[in-house]
Amino acid sequence: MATTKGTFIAIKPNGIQLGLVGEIIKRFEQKGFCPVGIKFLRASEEHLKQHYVDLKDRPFFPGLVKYMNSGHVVAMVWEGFNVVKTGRVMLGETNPADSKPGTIREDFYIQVGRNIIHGSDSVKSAEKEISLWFKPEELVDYMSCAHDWVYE
Ligand code: D4T
Repeated sequence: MATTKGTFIAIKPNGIQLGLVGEIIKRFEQKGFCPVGIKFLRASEEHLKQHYVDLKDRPFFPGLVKYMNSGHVVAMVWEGFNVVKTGRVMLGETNPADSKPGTIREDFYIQVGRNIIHGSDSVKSAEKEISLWFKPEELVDYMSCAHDWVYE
């Protein structure tokens, strides 16, 4: 099957409050990616500190953890060909002001500290993030019936 491993995508608390869950899932589905895990949860501060451990010395770290812990998130794993890289392109740049039209961050928000969605930035971080957010039994293994219409 012409796929790479999955990517971890999280809709942040303000993405949920702004009613963007359906729109974001729709974009990944329409691109041809498959959801293999989706859950709705409020992540603890400890969990978020682990997720963002590489940023722990940055001045915005405490505010970032507080923002991510301010409400629920939709945690997802999506699979498909080049899903990590393409997922990042679909999200847009870290700073929405630098994002291209048509990307999620450009279309729906304007400030870096409220950028509505997270996506793994490499295959290595995707593996790390998926195992931090999901137990193996929470992920399904299936092939979409549209597979042959998406892949050559
Ligand atoms: P995430 O991890 O949320 O997908 O964002 P990115 O991968 O695009 O960017 P990042 O890890 O560098 O930043 C993580 C998170 O921190 C917020 N942030 C970032 C912030 O509040 N102020 C800043 O100056 C930067 C650089 C936004 C995303």
